[in-house]
Amino acid sequence: MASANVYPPSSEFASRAYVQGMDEYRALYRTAAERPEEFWGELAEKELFWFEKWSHVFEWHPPFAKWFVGGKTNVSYNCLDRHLATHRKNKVAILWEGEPGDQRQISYQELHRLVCRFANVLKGRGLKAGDRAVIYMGMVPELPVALLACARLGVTHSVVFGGFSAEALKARIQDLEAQVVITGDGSWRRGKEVRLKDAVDEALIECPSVKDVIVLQRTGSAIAMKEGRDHWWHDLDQGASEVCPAEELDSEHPLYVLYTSGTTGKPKGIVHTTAGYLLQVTATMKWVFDLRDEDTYWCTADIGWVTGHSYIVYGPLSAGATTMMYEGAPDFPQPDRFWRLIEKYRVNIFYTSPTAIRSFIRQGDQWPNAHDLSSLRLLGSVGEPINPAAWEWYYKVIGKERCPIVDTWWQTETGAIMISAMPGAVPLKPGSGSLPQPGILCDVVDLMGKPVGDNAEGFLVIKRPWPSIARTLWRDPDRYRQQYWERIEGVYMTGDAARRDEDGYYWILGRVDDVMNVSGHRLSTMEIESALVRHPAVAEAAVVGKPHEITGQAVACFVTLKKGNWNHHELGEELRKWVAHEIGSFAKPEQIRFTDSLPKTRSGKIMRRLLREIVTSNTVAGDVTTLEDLSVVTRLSAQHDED
Ligand code: 7RM
Repeated sequence: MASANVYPPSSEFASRAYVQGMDEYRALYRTAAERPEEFWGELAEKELFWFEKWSHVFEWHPPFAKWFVGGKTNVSYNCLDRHLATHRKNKVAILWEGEPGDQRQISYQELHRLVCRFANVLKGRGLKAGDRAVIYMGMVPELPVALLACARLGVTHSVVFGGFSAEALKARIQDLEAQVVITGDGSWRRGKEVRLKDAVDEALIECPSVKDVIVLQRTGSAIAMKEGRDHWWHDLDQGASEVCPAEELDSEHPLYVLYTSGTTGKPKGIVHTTAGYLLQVTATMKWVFDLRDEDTYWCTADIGWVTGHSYIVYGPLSAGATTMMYEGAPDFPQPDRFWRLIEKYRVNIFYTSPTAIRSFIRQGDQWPNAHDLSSLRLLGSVGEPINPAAWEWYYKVIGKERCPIVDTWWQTETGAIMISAMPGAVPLKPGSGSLPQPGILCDVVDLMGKPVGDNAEGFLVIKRPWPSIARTLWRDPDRYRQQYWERIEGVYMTGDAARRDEDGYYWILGRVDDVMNVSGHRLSTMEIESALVRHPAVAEAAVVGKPHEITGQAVACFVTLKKGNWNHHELGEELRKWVAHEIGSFAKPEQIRFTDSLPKTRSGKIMRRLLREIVTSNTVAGDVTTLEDLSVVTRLSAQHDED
């Protein structure tokens, strides 16, 4: 794992950086650790606009944290209004390109106008602070407009990634009891239309809470519009007022709920609030991305995931950046679309995932080499561990050995980046996330919470709450406590294994729970297992992650069937499609293996470790096969795998 190469910041980069050199990094880190109230309090005054100042910086009733208690602010105001009195008024806020090649450049002033109008549209539907809106859209500028309009009113939003199926969408709308769904007719992906409105219609059959659906016209294809419930965005927007003052919201007002996979079949509704979240995403734009006013910044994530919330919308706009958005697939119409976009818009900061990087490696250097990438000055990686070989390729072929790479470790629950180099300060080691950000007190411990020491593997934990930490799980504070704070007494348990080396650098080794990471998307084994057993042919299912060259992991399923005469080949195909229908196409299993029995412990728990070994070492070959001998393996391993 450890790599021999270490890359210190160049003096050219360091001399213009926001944080210059290790001494500055250490001073920031030390102040935040030793005097957190002073550190975060000063930062909050400097970085955010407040309608009313807080009475104290934080309050912790373990495991529940509050930040900037008593303060009043508004995320939309911070992302828009406060820039209008500055040189940023006519600066491009959102630089957008659609997959077909259409383009839009929206200034801060124009974005403010769009957001105020749409906020008035939402008001017109009776929405107010505390209500919930589910947003199911493609990557078009109206998606951030919808987020910011909700934030302006205090309507708690929940974005559901456009790749999720109607079933998954339904479960989220029901859990939130959302009053409104904001969607589009469709979205472009690889030249095909993703039919969003069809999925909404299917989901809403069983969602009585939803009174209104607002539909953006994007693809212009034929869709059904239900009288009284469905409204075109452009109709409601007609004549909407451009005046909409931002609500003065409490620091702890819930900004959004984002569902993420946990270790059960039911996704967790991660709740993020207002002031602390915004402060930390704003600060990390500077510490980690070293953002300058003249930069064109591009994060390639989808806004349906936390990376898009924090580092396409809220962090960049609060920091006054030009944030770029691209609607479609990286390989459409050709594998050089990303490099074309970087060249065309002279992108300076580029943030993507290891899965994307590995697929670029496979397509060949001729694609990036055909483009002028000299505008780039900083590269970023997120979502999964980046293997040193992919890191070196990214560094050489994309960054031309000039651009530092920030490998950013964080989670939906953490809201903002927790571990990453500050690029003008910290020497880089390929494959390591390097050092924690200010205020983040990490450690690697055993199950008793005892530090394991340098270079030993253990559980990655964070010992003190930070401003952007998830406050709770939607309507399930007990699960929040159990999941994150009770497994190891008194600390936040990340669910990742890690190692810290003698220089204090963190090396993330992957999940220790039943969460898989496919293309940087979080999936739970239980979620897929529950989907499989809903199929009439399936008796039992066990799902594990199988190492995959490009996507990091792929979904492998072991299935036992109910009595019947099944054609394994056809049923395997059908079950793969079934999972895509139940969850979304990104969750589609690579393999379905049929077996007579699943290996279990004497207390009946599926031995996923054993199944992981089988799919990893490939002792059982073939994609669709019968594993009669699995029961033998079970008996052999049961002795030393009991719970
Ligand atoms: C931002 C995001 C979180 C999980 C996390 C890790 C893995 C994320 C890195 C990483 C190694 C990284 N949120 N992970 N970033 N592993 N190096 N730089 O991805 O909630 O969807 O996933 O992703 O396992 O626990 S997430």
